[in-house]
Amino acid sequence: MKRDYLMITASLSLAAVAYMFGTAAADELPKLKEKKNYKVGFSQTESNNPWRLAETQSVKDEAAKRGDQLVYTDAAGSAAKQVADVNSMIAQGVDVILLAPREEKPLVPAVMAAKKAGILVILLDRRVDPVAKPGVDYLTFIGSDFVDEGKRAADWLAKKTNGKATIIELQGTTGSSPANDRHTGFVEGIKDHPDMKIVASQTGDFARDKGRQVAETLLQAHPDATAIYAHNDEMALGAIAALEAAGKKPGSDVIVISIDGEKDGLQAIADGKLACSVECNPRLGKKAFEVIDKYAKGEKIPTWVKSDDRLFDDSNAKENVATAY
Ligand code: GZL
Repeated sequence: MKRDYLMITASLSLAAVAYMFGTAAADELPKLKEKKNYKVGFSQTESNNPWRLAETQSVKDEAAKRGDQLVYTDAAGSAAKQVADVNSMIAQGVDVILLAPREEKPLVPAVMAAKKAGILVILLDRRVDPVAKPGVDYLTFIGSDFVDEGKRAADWLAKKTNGKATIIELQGTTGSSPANDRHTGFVEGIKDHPDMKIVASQTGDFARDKGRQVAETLLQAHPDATAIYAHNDEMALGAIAALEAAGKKPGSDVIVISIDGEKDGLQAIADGKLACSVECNPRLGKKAFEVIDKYAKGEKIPTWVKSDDRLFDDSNAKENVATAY
């Protein structure tokens, strides 16, 4: 009897260890052997604006500087193609994948497939749905605090207008973490100002011309609008064109605020057409490769490598145009 009891206890504890080990293995990030050079995949979501181009250039420049092999793909704005792009990198046996996920949910399977294949993923610039965990399913997120960007934009507008604005919001790509979080942060920022109201909110897909078209439509529907909050400079510049086409003066009839801090955006601030732009630094390549090196050396990597972003307005935009992207 006693022997059987001991046998059962031993087998149960072995099962527990096996389960734990199995779970532990499922919860462990893929390892990355330290090498002189790596084969790095970079899955870019699209190349339709200066922000994207600057990000891609920073990754390509850093890979070239290190002599690393870069497998670069451009999903041309399609989440489905981006999943396929990541799967092709897995098939090519890259050492690590840098992923700028177009949207939060559709790219989760790609992250999980890479992990299952034992390939480390680092998220650049945008996040995926929190069902995938940093430090467990991918190594870390390198990028800005989009909620804070939205909040800072709201705070700036509240100060500028003494807490009184009828706002049209031009949202970024539907389902993307910057669009989700910049909306959340902005709503948070105006909640204590009862005279600041978002009267219309629609996606312009982070694109200048779509932003212009949407702004045109929403301005016709809301002629009382006194402010436009665009999730990026490209859409803000489109909105400025729409205002001018409607005979309105950006900066006095309607205040336009946005995010990114791209060159054309800073120039528009210097020209008095854009009021402010919260920086969202696209030059993430150097940080990405530093994280790869540190992880391969066994260093602990935080689950978020956060960018420090400035805010540009008429006090500092002009002096920063030359170095902007
Ligand atoms: C932010 C990035 C956003 C930029 C847009 O990290 O994902 O996408 O703000 C870009 O300009 O299209």
